[in-house]
Parts: sequence; C-alpha cells; structure tokens
Amino acid sequence: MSLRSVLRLGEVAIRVLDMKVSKQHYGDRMGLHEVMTDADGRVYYKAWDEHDHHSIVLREADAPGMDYLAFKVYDDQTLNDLEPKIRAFGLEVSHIEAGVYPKSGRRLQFTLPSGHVMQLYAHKDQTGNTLGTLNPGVLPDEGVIRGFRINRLDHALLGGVNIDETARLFMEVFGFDLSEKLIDADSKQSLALFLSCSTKPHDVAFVLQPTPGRFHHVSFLLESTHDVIHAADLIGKYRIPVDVGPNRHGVTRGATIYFFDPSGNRNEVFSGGYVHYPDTPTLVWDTTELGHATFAQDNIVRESFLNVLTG
Ligand code: M3P
Ligand code: FE
Repeated sequence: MSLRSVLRLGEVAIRVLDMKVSKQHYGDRMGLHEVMTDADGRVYYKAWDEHDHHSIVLREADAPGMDYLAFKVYDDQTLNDLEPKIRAFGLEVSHIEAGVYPKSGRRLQFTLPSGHVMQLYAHKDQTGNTLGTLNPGVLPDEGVIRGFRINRLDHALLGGVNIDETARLFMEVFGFDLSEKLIDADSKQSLALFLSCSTKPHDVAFVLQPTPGRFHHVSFLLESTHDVIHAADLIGKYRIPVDVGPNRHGVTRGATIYFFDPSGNRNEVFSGGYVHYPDTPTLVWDTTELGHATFAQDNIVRESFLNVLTG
C-alpha cells in the first residue's frame, strides 16, 4: 500500500425503487449534497468533505441493489498498468470512454469473481469541499455539514460467491491487504474478508453468499462517536428503519449504526477504527465469536444483519 495505485472507493451506484423518497432519505435526512441529475434521471451526491464531484449515484429501477462500485486510481498510467494484470488474472476488461460517466475520465470495467461489476477510473472533476485550498480553515459555512454530518463515503460490504478468489484479485492485482477475516471455526472456510488499500481497516469487504452480486451495505464516515448517536436520534425522529442500533464492531472496531434506505438497501454510518499499516498482521475471527466480531458491545448474533441483502 503506497497510495500510488488504487486510492479509494470513489463511487457506488445504488438502485432505488422511488427516486422522490430516496432523495428525501439520502439528501434531506442523511445530508448528502445533491450535485446533479443526468439525462437518464440518475441523481448524484457527494459528502461535504470529498473533493471529487460525486461519490453516490442513485438510479430508479424495479429492484434495489448495487449497479457497480468504482475505485479511483492514482493516474491514467495506473489504468494502463492494471489492465493486463486484470486480464492475466482471468477477467474480461471492457473500456468505457471518458465522459460516458459524467464528470469522469475513461474507465475499466470488469466483473469480480463474486459477481459484482467493478470499475476503475483515474479522473473525476474535482469541485472541492467548499473550503478552498488556500488557508482553507476547518469548518465550512453553516448548513454544509448537515443531516447525519457525513464526512465521506468510506467502504462497501458486498455479498457473493468465490470470495477467496475475489480477495486474491484485490491483493495480487490491486495491492490491497487482507486486514481481517472471519472464518468458520470447524471448516476454516472464509465467511467474510476485509480488504484495505489505505490506512483504513477496510475499503471494501466481501461476505460469502450463495448467490453472486449482492449488496450488504454502503458506509459513510462520521467525525465522532457522538455523531453516530446524533445520526441515531435523526433515524428515530424520521422513523427510518433501523437494522442495528448504535454498537461497536469487533471487526474494524468502528462505532456503527445500520439502517435501511426506503428501497431496503442497507446503509451504515460509523466513526473510528484502528490504523491499518501494510505490516499489520491479518486479524482472524472465527464463528465461535461471531457475536463479538460483528457487534462487540452486546455480542448478539443478528440474523437480519447476516442474511438481509439486496440485489
Ligand atoms: C463492518 C464495518 C461483519 C462485519 C462488518 C463490519 C460482516 O461493516 O464497517 O466494520 O462481520
Ligand atoms: Fe461497514
């Protein structure tokens, strides 16, 4: 991990059933900033402290789930370097010309062994976080930090098949580290794999599911644990369905709350977690501690958390 190859999860495209109520959820309630609607009716959002034009795309569809996830890479040469490696791994790579995705340079697209569509891009218009870059200060104007006070898109957890093979792609081709894994105590089979391309405990994770291409959650970073409680207050105020109330993950150690958007897609806001370095050993959890691994403040194994996915 040197942050000169794959930088971060830069974009998640989510299918929603009804755009009007989804805009109320992601924009008015969560406080993401709506930045654009395209000719096909997709709505684009950014969190306040992101510099790129957008990070979330909503598309109205008949079924919820995730259309694709896209990682930003350091530069165009990184795309040139990665493409033959992705092909050598055995995946077909298609090219998407610059501008096909708004505000975006060219993209590589391929389907992960887990069944998810993934893209890589090196360029997206940078519109800034409103503070500017000369003497930016620390706080944007009143009203820019609002709703759940989301700083930025952080990670996605995806459900699918072949998660060991998927993790191998991320490690061998994209240079990610396996920060944590959850295994079956008896069979030693991988049940969840957490992958980092940064100093975060994870940038993407995969849980084993019988069917490919499923969506467990998209997660956003908050400044503090207090902000998780503040988000919980708003979730209650607006009667947003809660999956798991404020708690702390054993895995990653983030203080978390899970809730559902109006289409049933799971969202997370969280704060904290440890610093992951490239030499940090992989942390292993097994199913004898499934409750503590998932929710370390009450150690309860939650069927809904493990089995409710979209897509
Ligand atoms: C997270 C997180 C599981 C833990 C998930 C953890 C599936 O989503 O943000 O730390 O065991
Ligand atoms: Fe998460």
